Amino acid sequence: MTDQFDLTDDQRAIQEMARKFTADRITPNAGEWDEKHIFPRDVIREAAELGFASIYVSEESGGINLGRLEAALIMEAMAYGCPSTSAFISIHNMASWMIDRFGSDAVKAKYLPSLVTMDRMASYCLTEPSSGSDAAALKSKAVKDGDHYVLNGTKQFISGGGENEVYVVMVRTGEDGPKGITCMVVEKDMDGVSFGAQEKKLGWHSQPTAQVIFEDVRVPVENVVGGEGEGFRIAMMGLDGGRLNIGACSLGGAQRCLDEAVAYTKDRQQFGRPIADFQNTQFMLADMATDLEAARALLYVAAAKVTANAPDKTRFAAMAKRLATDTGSKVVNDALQLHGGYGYLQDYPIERFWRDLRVHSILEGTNQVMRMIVGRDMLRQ
Ligand code: FAD
Ligand code: 2MC
Repeated sequence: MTDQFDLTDDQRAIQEMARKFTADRITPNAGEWDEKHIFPRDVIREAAELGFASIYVSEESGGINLGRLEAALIMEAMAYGCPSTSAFISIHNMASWMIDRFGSDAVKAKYLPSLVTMDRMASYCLTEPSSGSDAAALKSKAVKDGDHYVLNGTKQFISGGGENEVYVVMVRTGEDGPKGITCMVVEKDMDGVSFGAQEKKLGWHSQPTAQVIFEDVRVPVENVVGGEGEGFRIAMMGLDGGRLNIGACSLGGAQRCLDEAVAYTKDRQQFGRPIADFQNTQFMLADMATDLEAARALLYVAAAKVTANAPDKTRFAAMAKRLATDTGSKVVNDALQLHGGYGYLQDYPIERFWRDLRVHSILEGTNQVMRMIVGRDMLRQ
């Protein structure tokens, strides 16, 4: 009976591999990446050598073809060191999966060999300046001209913008609304592609964020992923997995801060004894651990549902993303409180996690949008 609620030996092995990579290559460097805004391309490429750039890309395309629970375990483990870097790798996985799952043989052959090794890195471009939550209102427009589309428009807040070589872009090729949207691959070096200035952010300092601007970009028709008009559905299916991973990044970051808080409260003395001796401290730690385990359990269930393509997978992914990201931020905030004034200083890692996790309640669909997805689905039945 308990087997059903536990990880398999293979899942534990992949989790262990990700934890070791994090301890060796991410955790010792993450503070400096944050402080100096360093984008750690080399370490990210090393993650690709372990298969972490193509976790749910098929083996035929060079991926490691694992499930969404395995992906969540990897993201959670890497976020224990750096949520921002882990989330960057998640977005690359989402974009690569969309190409593998829906692309033609030609588009797969053109991009996936370099994406699985991360010789090229991929961005996911849905948001625009005037359409965030209302993603289906996007305006970037591609008009067919012979064997090319001519693309014009601006994408906002693009993770990897300006640095990545490959952009998986949702654009309008037809009517207003979701059915007029098509997904296509655009390359950094195509004529007419340019980038806004790097955004100055509260967190996520180890990865770039910028506008991506298209001016009369000629995109070969073969770069379309899926059919014309299928882009919105493909984008949403990508996000079912992306949202799990963002939730997992919050779990990993929060677990790190909880572990730091346990160690700190045992060490820090006030009123002649360790602050861990106070019942308030113990109750706070107990609630943090309980809430985190509950959010983790839901996220793992949701991940299994996305792997199995269960009919309620989207609802579960939205519930899990909302709970894991809100819980993660609360746990980190409580860990900061338990560190007192020292938690507010960069001498300890807590404030970095506090800043990095804050955006997880906003991106890949705000937590209000997550509630909208769940509520609508409940009322449809
Ligand atoms: P809005 O949609 O304007 O929302 C503003 C507020 O209104 C929010 O609180 C929202 O919840 C609320 N709201 C809106 N509609 C409703 C409603 N119907 N009911 C209740 N409340 C509502 N996008 C990409 O495509 N690719 C990326 O790589 C990417 N990376 C990002 C990286 C960072 C650091 C950030 C900050 C954002 C990134 N985004 C990316 C964009 C992100 O997905 C959007 O910011 C997010 O979806 C919200 O859109 P918005 O910012 O336009 O907010
Ligand atoms: N899987 C498959 N199909 C889906 C789907 C899913 N998860 N979600 C929606 N669809 C289909 C849906 O079935 C419908 O098709 P049909 O008319 O054939 O039934 C179509 O798509 C349109 O769906 P809706 O009617 O639900 O569309 P609506 O416009 O009402 O809103 C909403 C959908 C609000 C859920 C969507 O716009 C949304 O998710 N908004 C948030 C945007 C977002 O998450 N942005 C993240 C950007 S990426 C990022 O932040 C990164 C850091 C990378």
